[in-house]
Amino acid sequence: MNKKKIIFSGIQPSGELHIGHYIGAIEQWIKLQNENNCIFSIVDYHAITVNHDPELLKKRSLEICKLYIAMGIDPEKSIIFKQSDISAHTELSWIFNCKGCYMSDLKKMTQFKDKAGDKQELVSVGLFNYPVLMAADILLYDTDIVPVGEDQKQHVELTRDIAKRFNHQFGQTFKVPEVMVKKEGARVMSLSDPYKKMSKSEANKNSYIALLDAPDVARKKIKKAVSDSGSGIYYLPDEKPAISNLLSIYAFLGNREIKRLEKDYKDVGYGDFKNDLADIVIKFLEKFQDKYSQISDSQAEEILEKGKEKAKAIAEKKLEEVKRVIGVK
Ligand code: ATP
Ligand code: LTN
Repeated sequence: MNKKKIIFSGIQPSGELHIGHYIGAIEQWIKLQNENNCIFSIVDYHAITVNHDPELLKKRSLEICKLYIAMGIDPEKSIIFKQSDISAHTELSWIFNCKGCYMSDLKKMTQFKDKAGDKQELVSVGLFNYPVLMAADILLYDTDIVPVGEDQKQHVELTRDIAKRFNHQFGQTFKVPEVMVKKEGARVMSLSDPYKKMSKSEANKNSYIALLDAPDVARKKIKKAVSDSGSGIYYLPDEKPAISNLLSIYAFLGNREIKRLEKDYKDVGYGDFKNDLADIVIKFLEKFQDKYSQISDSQAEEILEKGKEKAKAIAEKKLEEVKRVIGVK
């Protein structure tokens, strides 16, 4: 009999969740929870590595919890919790800052380089060592698999290195997790710039379709999405990055083969194609928005409270073990 695997993943409450989060991450979480022990976190301490509004952070953490549930994460099957509720995460992160991770590792992280840009000396230290906290999140739970979008692969690889180095120095303590990145949909691109990842931190809201966008808003955003020069609806990511991205979204949310879509839209203009895509996207959004509106804040708070108790028991046990092996206990 196959032993159940431990799955861990998280999303930071730093903006509105969008279809990229569903396609790249949440869709696989929903599938995984039936056969495995899943833990899904709302990683609010990661969200304070950049400027943030305290009221909004609180509101977004609850919003994400409600979205997880509305989209199909079942709190009876999976643990849903808020990272800041369990101090073992920040404690273990400090230990990894000292044992297992080097400055040279963090300097290589492409997300840091992208986010800091030419202001590397001025951003918070937290933004720099953010992957160390992520490693603590994952390793506290003896995680087997980390399902994430493509952009997070490098962070999970660093997590593996940290686990191996720590085990080498102090004896077998951490399981070395595997990353799980989808073959298709692991990197949904921005609607306003198909060379950039669709991102919730992007100021231009037309660049993404939020999971809570009203139907008319979603339709307008799709209409405004940049197209490629020339005509023709083909999947050619290098030559036609914008249309290829829209085709991928269509195929994924509409459950259609890209090849089939290319045939169906052979003699169709961009305008009509976008209209049909909007229908598909709206149908997808409506499926869970209704459920979302029926979940109250207090229900979400209760779920997070229960999740906290379950996750805390696991995390604290692991932290105790780590404290013993490094000699502080
Ligand atoms: P940012 O606000 O900088 O865009 P983010 O959205 O990438 O941050 P998270 O919110 O923590 O960061 O991402 C949660 C999960 O969603 C991660 O697994 C990430 O890889 C995935 N994800 C985010 N954006 C996309 C995207 N455009 N395509 C596919 N997966 C994505
Ligand atoms: N850094 C991740 C969010 C994150 C995460 C995690 C993902 C924090 N801790 C642990 C998987 C496992 C991001 O998507 N920006």
